[in-house]
Amino acid sequence: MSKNHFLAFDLGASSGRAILGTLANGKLALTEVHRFENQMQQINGHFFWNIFSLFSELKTGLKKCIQEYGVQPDSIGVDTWGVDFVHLNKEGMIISLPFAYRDSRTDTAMDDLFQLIPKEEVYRQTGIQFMQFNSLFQLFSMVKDQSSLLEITDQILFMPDALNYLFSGEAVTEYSIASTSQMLVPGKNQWQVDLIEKAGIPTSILTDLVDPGTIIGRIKADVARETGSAQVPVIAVAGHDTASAIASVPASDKHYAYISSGTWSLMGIESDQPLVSDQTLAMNYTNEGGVEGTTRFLKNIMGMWLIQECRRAWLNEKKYSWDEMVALAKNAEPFQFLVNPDDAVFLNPANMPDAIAAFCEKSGQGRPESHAQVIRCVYDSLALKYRFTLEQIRTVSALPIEKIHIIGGGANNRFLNQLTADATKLKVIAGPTEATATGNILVQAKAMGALQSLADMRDVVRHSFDVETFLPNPDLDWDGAYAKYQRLVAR
Ligand code: LRH
Repeated sequence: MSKNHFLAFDLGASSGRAILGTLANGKLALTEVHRFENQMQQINGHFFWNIFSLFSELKTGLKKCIQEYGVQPDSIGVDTWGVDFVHLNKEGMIISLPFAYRDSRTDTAMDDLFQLIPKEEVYRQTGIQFMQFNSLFQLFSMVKDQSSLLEITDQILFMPDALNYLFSGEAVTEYSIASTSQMLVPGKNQWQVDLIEKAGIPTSILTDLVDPGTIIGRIKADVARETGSAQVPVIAVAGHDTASAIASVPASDKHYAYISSGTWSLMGIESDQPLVSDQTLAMNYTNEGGVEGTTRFLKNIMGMWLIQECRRAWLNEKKYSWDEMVALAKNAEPFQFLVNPDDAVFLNPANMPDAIAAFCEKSGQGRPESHAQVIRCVYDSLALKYRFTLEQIRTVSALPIEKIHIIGGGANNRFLNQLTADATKLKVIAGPTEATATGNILVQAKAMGALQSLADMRDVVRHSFDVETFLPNPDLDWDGAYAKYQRLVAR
């Protein structure tokens, strides 16, 4: 029996993991070999990622895979969150810690850029949801501030590309992660040079683009020595975590929407071509690049971030488990308080529960006082936002949407899965929870010749992981709650 081993490094905004995937007879088994915390670092009033300690954790993951699990992987691959990037100088050294996307330096960057290039034109040329932290705006803010860091930058590399570079010495840019930058032609693995030049961003700092699944090099000799690893291939997987996750939706037809649920909730459909129109601009939807030329037409929704940040804010009072938070919400009155989870006030508030309470108060709902009320408010609001998003997608796509696949760590939240089914009146299929690492591993498997296509990859997912189905149970007045939600977001 032939067995293949692939090591996925999956970095999220709050934790990172090294996950070993063993593929045998069309079935994939996962083993978590290393897990570590990740957190933005606040330094001199700005937020950064510690790329050096992240790389060190990845090397620990590789070392553990070999020493503790006795497995030399056939290849490795890295995926991370979108948009952030490192700067290399002309000697190829990483200079400065990369800024984290929640940093406030881009607070006015969108409006500033639109004075130079109309918003409609930026959207037509990129098809990407406007978010102030997109790499385009991060870079433009540096141009505008005449950043000395930008002056000495020879190349930029997005986070997964930067980690691939540290492993292999090869500096390339992978399509799916580059598509989050808002600097590519919609649906194409091609820099939108005209736009980038107009924004005053030097195109010389951009590296060559490669497709997901490209073997970009091998683990360098010094890293191999340090970790005990062989000099195995380093694969540019779908470096954007969402792209990796969506590659492992266990669907056999196309009649579904997905929610990739983690710090963010990414809700949308897979499309053969980008959907870029006045309407998708007005709704502010994104068209990110995926595996095998697919497009992820979706909405970035501020998902579990609100819950994670409430938990963090309450740490001094009580260290809640996720299950305890769900239990509190279950016993709270539904729909009493609602928020628009995507309101800018929730991007990086000093205190999330206060920000939620202030939103409720300002919108005439009174103030949630108990933790239970705050948590219930977030879950109800997310479920209603999913319904809102579903209805928007249906206005621009003829694709019949008959079910919702929820994948990623958030799919463990059975309460929210049920609320989602109830609010949308659709069947919800939850799992796999390790969707991102799975997609990362399966793209490696394809690159190494063990699988042939995206359809093959999804077959493996279906044969390897259990899913749970939630049917709509419209006991509560979801239509009434939805009407209240619509009034809130129309404000
Ligand atoms: C989710 C994600 C998402 C966003 C954000 C910055 O982890 O990749 O797609 O773009 O991070």
